[in-house]
Amino acid sequence: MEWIKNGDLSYLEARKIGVDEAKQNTVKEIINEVKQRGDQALYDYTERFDGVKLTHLKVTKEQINEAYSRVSDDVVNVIKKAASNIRTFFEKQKPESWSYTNDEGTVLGQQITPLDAAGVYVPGGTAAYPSSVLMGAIPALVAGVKRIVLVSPPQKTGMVSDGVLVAANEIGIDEIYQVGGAHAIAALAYGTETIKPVDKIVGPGNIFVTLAKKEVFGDVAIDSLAGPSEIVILADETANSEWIASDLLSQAEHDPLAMAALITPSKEFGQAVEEALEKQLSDLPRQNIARQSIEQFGKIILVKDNDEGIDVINQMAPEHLEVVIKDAEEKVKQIKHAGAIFLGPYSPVPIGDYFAGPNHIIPTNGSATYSSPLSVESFVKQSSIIKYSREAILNNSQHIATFARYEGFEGHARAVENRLKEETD
Ligand code: HSO
Ligand code: ZN
Repeated sequence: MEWIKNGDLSYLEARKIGVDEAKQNTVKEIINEVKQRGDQALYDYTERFDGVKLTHLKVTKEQINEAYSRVSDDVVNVIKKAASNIRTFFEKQKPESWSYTNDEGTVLGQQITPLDAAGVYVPGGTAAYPSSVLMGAIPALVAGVKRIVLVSPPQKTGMVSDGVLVAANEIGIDEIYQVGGAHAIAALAYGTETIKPVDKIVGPGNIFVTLAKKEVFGDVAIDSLAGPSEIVILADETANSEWIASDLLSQAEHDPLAMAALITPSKEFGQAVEEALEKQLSDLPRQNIARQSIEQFGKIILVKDNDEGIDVINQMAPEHLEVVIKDAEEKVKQIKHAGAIFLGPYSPVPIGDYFAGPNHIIPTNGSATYSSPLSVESFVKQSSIIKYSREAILNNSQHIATFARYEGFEGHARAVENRLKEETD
């Protein structure tokens, strides 16, 4: 791991999506093909990119049963338990409609309506993510979204990952299409013969998926442009170096572009973590990926004290943050920018990845400075409600007309004043 002593965080720039015209053009072409050729484009791209010749797009009941036959009861049970924890957490987030009436009898309020249809992208690739099915879809279910569509690429076996199908089935989602990549995003955005379009597309994916989401944004809503996982840990000498090392590796093993950083005021502690991490890496099954991540973006940032550490955190705005220092709960109030904050020695990030309840779809690449984890709010809209009483319009029409005329909108002013005429005629 590289040591940083001067607080220089410029290395993070290299992780951003950036502009890659070749990839962008590929994605544009794929989207156009799907717009023009619909289902047939999906079949063709699936053969080309996933090496699978599909006979149908929608996952059948038989395929789901087949998936169950290959997934152990233990895994089904943990999916059920995780789903229940996640649902409990999101139930707390549910926004309610509200209104108030003032002295003039004016009613003002906010009516909450779920989206009609949401699409959840679940990545395939080097790992299968049934946990992302739960994280993407449960907040939508809690929000009351009627149609939730899942898309995920078929694996080499020719089928969507068993765990993904089981997780979807456990939470009652049965509209699943075995397509992934930029073409799946295009299908969700614009529709094909088989796949009806949705209003919002959520969930992480590879660079082509992310660029496709960026491309279709505006025609359809998206959650965010997710980048590879990030973990930043603020830990001092009170923490266990072995545990901290394994927590760093837990996210480094996701992707060669994942980012793992330790911020510490203690040089000795940093050295202990560095040593432990080297040892643990040597027998990690995904060490090839984790090593690339650690070599590029694994850093130990030495700070004067924990307060300076928090300043660095606020500059980084990490996706996941662990705070393993003496007064973790007190200090957390100073943290402004972090997607998910894990406190104390017994809260490694994987509990949040799988089980605790809060979402693991969290802003990356510094976007925690202005955005939040995927939530129930991500799947609802607010409509404002405005009802003026007779008294209210009588009392306020002159103010409104004055404002309208100042902006040069005589028609606006008259619309208000006409109400007065009726009253006085
Ligand atoms: N750490 C990932 C989520 C995940 N981990 C899914 C394992 N499975 C989000 O950054
Ligand atoms: Zn993870």
